[in-house]
Amino acid sequence: MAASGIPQGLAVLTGAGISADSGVPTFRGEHGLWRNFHPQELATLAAFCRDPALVWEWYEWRRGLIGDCQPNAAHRTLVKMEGAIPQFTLITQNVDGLHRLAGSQRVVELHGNIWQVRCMQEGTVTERRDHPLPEIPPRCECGALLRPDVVWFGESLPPDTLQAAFDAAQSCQVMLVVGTSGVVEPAASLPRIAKGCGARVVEVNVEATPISRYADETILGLASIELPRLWTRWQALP
Ligand code: BJW
Repeated sequence: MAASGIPQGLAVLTGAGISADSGVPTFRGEHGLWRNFHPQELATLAAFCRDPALVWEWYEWRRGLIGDCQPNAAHRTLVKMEGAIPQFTLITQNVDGLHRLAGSQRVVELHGNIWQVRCMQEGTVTERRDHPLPEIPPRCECGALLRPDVVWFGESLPPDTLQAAFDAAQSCQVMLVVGTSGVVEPAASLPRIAKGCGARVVEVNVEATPISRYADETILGLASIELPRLWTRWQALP
């Protein structure tokens, strides 16, 4: 499919790179979180069960960082796209909540949200924006431990959320992939699924990724610069 103007059906997959220009650390790479912290020690249920206070301290540190961050021009461009494109789905792997803060209405949060907690006993999910939390690890009114409502390695993604993402990937005309290393499944498969269903795949990233091998277009650069540019280009084309 040749490059053309505003697509009528757009699915967007975002990763940590879109929030990097807001000051939120990415996971991988030179300055990524996993350079200093080990996923198996912090982002698994086993790690949480072993030492909930340690895991919560890491999340509290991140909540503090993220709480000071604001959406950037890339988040805001996606709000404009949502307002202009009839079939638009924003799928994010990010837990930072910056898409909603920017004004995006329909956001499929594949890996949960760092501002929500889940009771380990009852499974109830509640919003907790207070920082710092009064007790570490925090507890539910029922007395059970609360955990961050995020998806750790080895855990299944919420089925409805995953289905919404697959549906969007299978039905979109264009899939725009922004700021993800494309190594964490099942999110990493979404652009390939879209491509297999005939969609054009456009990637924005500061470096090439495994997705670049089959993307129709890879735009190398900062998301906060390149996404507004791409939107201007799409608007100018017939
Ligand atoms: C910029 C930029 C700028 C920087 N502008 N760009 C199939 C094969 C092999 C393994 C598996 C498989 N299926 C499942 C697995 C296991 C596992 C997995 O994928 N492992 C691989 C890593 C090997 N997946 C799971 O366990 C998932 N569960 C699952 O599938 O359940 C069923 C099952 C289980 C087990 C076996 C089989 C099936 C769950 C995955 C949960 C991921 N959770 C985390 C933590 C969330 C909570 C938290 O935040 O603490 O999610 S891990 C972390 O990685 C986080 C992210 O959402 C995710 C993706 O990272 P992302 O967003 O791509 O960030 P980075 O840092 O990797 O990349 C940033 C990118 O931005 C880079 O490319 C930069 O270049 C770029 N960039 N600045 C533009 N300014």
